Amino acid sequence: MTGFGSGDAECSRAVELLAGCGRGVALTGAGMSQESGVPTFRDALTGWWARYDPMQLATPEAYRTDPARVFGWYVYRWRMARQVEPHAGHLALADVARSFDHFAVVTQNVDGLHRRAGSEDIIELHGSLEAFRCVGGRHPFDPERFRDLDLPEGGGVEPPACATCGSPIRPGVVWFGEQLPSDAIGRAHELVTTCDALLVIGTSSVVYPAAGLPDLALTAGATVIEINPDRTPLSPRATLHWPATAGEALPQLAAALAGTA
Ligand code: BV8
Repeated sequence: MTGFGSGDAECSRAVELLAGCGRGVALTGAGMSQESGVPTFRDALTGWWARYDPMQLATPEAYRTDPARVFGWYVYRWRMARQVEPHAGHLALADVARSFDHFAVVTQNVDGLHRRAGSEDIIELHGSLEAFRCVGGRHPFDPERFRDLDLPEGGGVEPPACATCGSPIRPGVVWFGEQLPSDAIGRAHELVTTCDALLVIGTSSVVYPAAGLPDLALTAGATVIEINPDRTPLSPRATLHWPATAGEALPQLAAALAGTA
């Protein structure tokens, strides 16, 4: 263990709370990817939305109004996600999972970093930057042609036409005002209402229906441990709030659970 104030007390408490827990779930948000260099949404100055109004970019209306600007933002983010690496926190979460009989990652993130870090059972509530598709028939589109495009942040890219049906291509993410995939939110509900412990990592807990999942877990009697350097609307209700980043807390937790701390 390292010096006082480095989360030792929270880590010990988390290990106590997780003792005997067989079914675990992690609910992750943009803060989980922050230490990989992916901007979060709300962090002032660095968050995406400090520079853009989310309602100008992450909605069907925005795509209808200015398809090139919206499509360009997602191509930019797709490229960024490919250029960054999972950090120690992503890798440690895959290790934490091995301390449970069953463990699933329910993520709001669209960057694919959990899968690249070795997590196996992953539910992408809000889709994926890899899953471009057409508007008309949801025919898949491979964005590879954009890999080397010189694209400044905020640069516009006209959405191509689907090779199958001719309708415009859009990102395969869930925008505000769009329903989440029913299988994803249905499985997330099932997981959080039957788990023994839910780790809520790197989310501001303000976007629904994802933000409602921890309360479902609490109502069902699960232990809820929130890992976030800041407090959120969930913090007062969480069993434990661990004020640390994902890259600080998760390696510490993984080592403690493996008995190697
Ligand atoms: C729905 C994919 C039914 C796209 C995203 C009015 C009209 C329409 C809808 C609504 C409305 N009013 C309310 C709603 C519902 C709306 C909603 O919740 N709005 C909020 C703003 C109030 N939800 C929806 O629209 C959802 N659909 O409800 O359908 C419906 C249909 C029509 C009408 C009504 C209802 C769809 C929501 C999904 C939207 N898509 N992403 C894309 O990525 O571009 S949301 C996107 O924002 C993320 O996926 C994520 O979910 C959210 C951002 O939240 P976080 O991930 O938590 O990130 P954030 O930056 O906020 O926080 C980071 C946290 O990490 C912070 O706490 C920070 O302290 C911490 N942190 C920072 N660094 C670290 C760290 N933690 C750990 N380690 C670190 N290093």
